[in-house]
Amino acid sequence: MTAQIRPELYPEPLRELAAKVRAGQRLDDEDALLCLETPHLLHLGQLANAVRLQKHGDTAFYNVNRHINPTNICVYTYNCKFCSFAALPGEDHAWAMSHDEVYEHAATQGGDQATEFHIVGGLHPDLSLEWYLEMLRGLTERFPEVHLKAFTAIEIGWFAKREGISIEEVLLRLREAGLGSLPGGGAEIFHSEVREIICDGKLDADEWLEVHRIAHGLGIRSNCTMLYGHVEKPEHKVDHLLKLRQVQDETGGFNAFIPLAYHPENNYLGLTYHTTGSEDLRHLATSRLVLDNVPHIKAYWIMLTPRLAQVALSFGADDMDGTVVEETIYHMAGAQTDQSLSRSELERVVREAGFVPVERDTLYKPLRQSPVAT
Ligand code: V47
Repeated sequence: MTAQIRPELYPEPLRELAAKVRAGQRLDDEDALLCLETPHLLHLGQLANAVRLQKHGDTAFYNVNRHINPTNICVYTYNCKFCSFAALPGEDHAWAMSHDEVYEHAATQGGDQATEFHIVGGLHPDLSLEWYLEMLRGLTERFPEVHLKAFTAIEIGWFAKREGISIEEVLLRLREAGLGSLPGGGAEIFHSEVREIICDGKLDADEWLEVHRIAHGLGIRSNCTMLYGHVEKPEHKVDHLLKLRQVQDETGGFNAFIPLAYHPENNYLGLTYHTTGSEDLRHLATSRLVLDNVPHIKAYWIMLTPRLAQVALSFGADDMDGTVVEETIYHMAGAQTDQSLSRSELERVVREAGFVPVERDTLYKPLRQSPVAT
């Protein structure tokens, strides 16, 4: 029950939705479609904000993390037409780090203060699972306090295929080597009509969801994402959100949902369209309302800009992601944002938006509430 919502003050098409949100009732597919199509963005945002305030009050989370991308060489370079990060071996922009280079990246530019390394990469044809296990062991040895959030479901699926072992076996071995949780990438849009166009041949929806189900069953938590703003239709996104909600009902293992705006530069999809701020806010608000069982909605500032991420905190989001330090996936796709924000910059951004910045660890345990600015 979200008492401060007064349905009678909402424009007609949203009145019933407002009454449902007020009563704490679950939204259905038609409601989700309405969220994605209504012209009344501020009213939608107000509903999402009411839910966000009920769940998290005026707290806005962030973490001190560092992204590490050991390689961008990827066997799916031609399959994933939307991806600007991947490269084929020998291409000018291809890289593959050694273990020592990974450790150097981990240690530089504030990496020594990080509580999380967010590690993802391409599907390198020549790197064995053992190479990755060694990398995790090396990181754990050098940075025992840092949580390793590593490998999308796509990478997990690739390791299993390459080694001829089960997903469960891959996850168990990775955990033994230091894996803490899985990031949410690789979900894109689950519907096959879209997947066939943007990432044909990659793990399908059922396989992506199964990797996360298995991880959750082993007690490994994860995030989930949705890539919007390309060829998808609203119905595809409703299907995507409801599939995630279904898995979360079963397992409860998702920490956060991150709506990801497609960036069109330097890839094979052939689109030029950039999402607008209103679209980004709409997707954040819709996800807060539909994913009633996912605790956190992340406004990924790298993608949104810190300015829009501030607004997003009043449109359903309660988390800004982190300091990041070095970002390649979005910057190779044309992002103009900085690659890093310091802890104090993040705190200022949050505070100026009217929220209380709380540093968290990867699993959302609060670590430190920032002192009030003077
Ligand atoms: O899986 C790839 C997307 C994702 C493009 O779990 C693109 O905490 C836009 O998943 N335009 C990787 N998006 C990023 C990701 C993520 C980010 C922040 C936090 C977390 C988390 C996860 O980026 C990919 C894909 O969906 N992506 N190419 C592009 N051109």
